[in-house]
Amino acid sequence: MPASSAAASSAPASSASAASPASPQPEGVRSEGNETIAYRAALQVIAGSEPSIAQFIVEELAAQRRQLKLIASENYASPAVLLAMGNWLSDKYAEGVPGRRMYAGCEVVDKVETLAAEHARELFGAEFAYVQPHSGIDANLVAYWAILANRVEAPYLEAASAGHVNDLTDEDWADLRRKLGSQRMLGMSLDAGGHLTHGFRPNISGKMFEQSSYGVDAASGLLDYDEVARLARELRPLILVAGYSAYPRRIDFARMAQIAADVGATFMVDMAHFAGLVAGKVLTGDHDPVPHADVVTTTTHKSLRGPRGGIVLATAAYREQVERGCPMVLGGPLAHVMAAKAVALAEARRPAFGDYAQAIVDNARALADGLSRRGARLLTGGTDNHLVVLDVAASYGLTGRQAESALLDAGVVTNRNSIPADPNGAWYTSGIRLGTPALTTLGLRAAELDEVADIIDTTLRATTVATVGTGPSRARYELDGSVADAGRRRSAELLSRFPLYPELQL
Ligand code: DSN
Repeated sequence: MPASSAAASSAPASSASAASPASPQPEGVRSEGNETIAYRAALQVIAGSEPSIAQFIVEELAAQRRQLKLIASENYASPAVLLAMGNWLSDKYAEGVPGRRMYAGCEVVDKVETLAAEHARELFGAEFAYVQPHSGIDANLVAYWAILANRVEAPYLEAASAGHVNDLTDEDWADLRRKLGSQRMLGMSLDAGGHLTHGFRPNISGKMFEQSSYGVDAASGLLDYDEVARLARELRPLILVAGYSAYPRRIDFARMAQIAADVGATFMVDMAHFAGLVAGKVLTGDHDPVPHADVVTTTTHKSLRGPRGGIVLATAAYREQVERGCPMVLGGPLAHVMAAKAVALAEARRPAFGDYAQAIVDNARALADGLSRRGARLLTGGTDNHLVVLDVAASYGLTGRQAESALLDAGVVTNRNSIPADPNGAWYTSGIRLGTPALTTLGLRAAELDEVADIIDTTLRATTVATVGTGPSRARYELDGSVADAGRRRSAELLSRFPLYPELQL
């Protein structure tokens, strides 16, 4: 596991349930260097079939060890999580749910899925957890179709005295399909920090729903709940979606739930970005979506620090429809990834994960303060979650694309992001999104985040817009090589003090 983990917060190596103390490892099973032994052996086996892939795996570790990772949606999972994915659980088909599968021989997969779901339910205090989604998009699709099945299909079948869609006449089936395809959804707009899967045209959610968006207040950059309520009353959506991928503040989910209830909407929250803060009990009360929403979706690989994948949490009222996620919209569950989810969720149930989650937020605030003190403009003026959105157009006269590239030259990996009413559009953008889950896993704390703020600010101040033809480019930039070199040296110095997977010597 990452050094920090060992030092401060970290992801324990054992996968034992948090409900009971971790059982001691059998003699000789766990010793220093186990991770190195495991990966060296695995790489040799892989190289026996395709040496290039073994090489690429090693290269990726080296690349990740060279960069300060500030991508808000990424993290470093523990070796226990990663190793749980590399095995024969992958070979099993298990469509259906535990105890009710479409294939024989799923007894072990049933145990894996049941344990992962139990950890998820206990960790988040949810009535029901579905751990099969392969990604965040999949989790949201399962949620949308479960809500449509619950709110549109089930009443239709009941009115038609039909027990199953196959019992409907062709005419009624066509009518039901039209109804399923003409429902309204209200979610946060993409440029305000929402997500593509919350009803935007390039994503299937935008094609399924008649979608409308709420944004943020133009002056403060904050969610305007009165405006959300006004839009909900005007549009009367079937689903109100809350959640974000680039909004640096907490959401009052109690208030959003009331807005949904007032118009008869199902309240769905996509907590993919901040699930780790919910798990670590940093977001509680009105800021915890689980007690307030009908359906909550998440990914498992962001602040939650697990394998790539998704989860749907739901109230008992939606359980039956959520459980039909596979084969309704999902292919066969990835049993090896469900196993890794169980390991990560067990890690997240330990008290140390709460310290980690709090450190993520403290670090984001230190980063925001460091940037603000140096004169940068941040959306909403700061942060109270895990991310910061830096307006690089207002702060440095750059596009997000130029800033992202210049920072990479300095050893800092970020991603460009739209800001509300972005004059540079969604490709070039005017913002950079910075998140602290990964650096917090490495063990960096406030003093180091201030150093990171200085590397970012120094690099971007030295970056200028290149001219192409007669006008300014939105992609090309100029950055003196000595400034980039200095940034890379400073980034490397931090990474040498807080190395990624220090226990791995490949
Ligand atoms: N790609 C993720 C992010 O970066 O926020 C969301 O899907």
